[in-house]
Amino acid sequence: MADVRRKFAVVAIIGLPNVGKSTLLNALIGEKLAAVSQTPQTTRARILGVVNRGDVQLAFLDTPGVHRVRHSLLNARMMEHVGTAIAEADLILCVIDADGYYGPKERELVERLRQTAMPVYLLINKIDLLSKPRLLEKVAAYKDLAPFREIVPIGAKSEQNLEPLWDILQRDAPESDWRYGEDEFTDQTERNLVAEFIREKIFRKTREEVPHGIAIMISDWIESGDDYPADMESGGVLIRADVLCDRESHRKILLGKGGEMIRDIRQSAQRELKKLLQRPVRLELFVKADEGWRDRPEKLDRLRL
Ligand SMILES: Nc1nc2c(ncn2[C@@H]2O[C@H](COP(=O)(O)OP(=O)(O)OP(=O)(O)O)[C@@H](O)[C@H]2O)c(=O)[nH]1
Ligand SMILES: [Mg+2]
Repeated sequence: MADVRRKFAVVAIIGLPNVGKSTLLNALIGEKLAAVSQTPQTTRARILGVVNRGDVQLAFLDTPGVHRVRHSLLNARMMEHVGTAIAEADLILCVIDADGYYGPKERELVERLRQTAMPVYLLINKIDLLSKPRLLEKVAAYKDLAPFREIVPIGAKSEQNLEPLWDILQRDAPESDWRYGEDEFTDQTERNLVAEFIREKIFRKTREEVPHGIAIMISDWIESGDDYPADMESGGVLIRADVLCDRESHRKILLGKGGEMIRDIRQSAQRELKKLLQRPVRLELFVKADEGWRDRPEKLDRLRL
């Protein structure tokens, strides 16, 4: 029999690129699930993170930053992920950058969210970048702009003021059965996370057009057998991944002088993967130029984009 006192909500995290949506997801989940970088359009798909708090289960959806689709089929697919998340949501968190201003893009997004009939909460993120008086001014100004259900200033990076947000979400989640099992916390596979973390390292170390043309394909995942490296302790994993990039010139940038850049990327990714998988990891990366992959549907399907 359904336990009516239980509550469940799909909570979509929506916003323009780079406002801190993925940082917020990671902070709410208490684990690193989503890649975070200073480069806009880091997130490319929808990432689920589930949290149970008392009788309430919240299924957060991190989404790609909303932008106009001009570039590629990849961009179009990214915006489809935003659309599905909004359509599925019971509650919508609209994240903005405290240090930014309320321009036409923000206005357009807020208008779109208001048409959903679901409650929209405005989260003013990165409060650490603003003085208290300026922040209060901002909150007051946003109150007049649109009828948000609540306005909550937060600092996702240093986990500031998340308790009031939890209280609001627990209060407003509809009474319903839980959708996920007690210890189900994401839809990301281990391989998916590995690919995302490698991509994150590249996003953090490259600039301009290069990161946007990167994709990671895991080609080998070897835990035992003849192909397992003889010089590696047992219980580990050898991971081989292709780093796709959009141009031959990007490939050269990624390799760097004497292979310095890719070595650096490999080392920092390998360090993080050891923490993620909690066992020895050897990572091998192969940089390959594959011009126009972002416009090929079958490639995007294989990358689960
Ligand atoms: N100062 C400050 N920086 C933050 C805060 N939250 C996130 N950031 C930084 O903002 C940048 C973007 O963070 P992300 O979480 O990747 O932003 P996003 O909204 O997911 O970006 P896209 O996936 O590209 O749409 C990173 O450099 C974060 O470290 C915060 O509370 N304060
Ligand atoms: Mg993101």
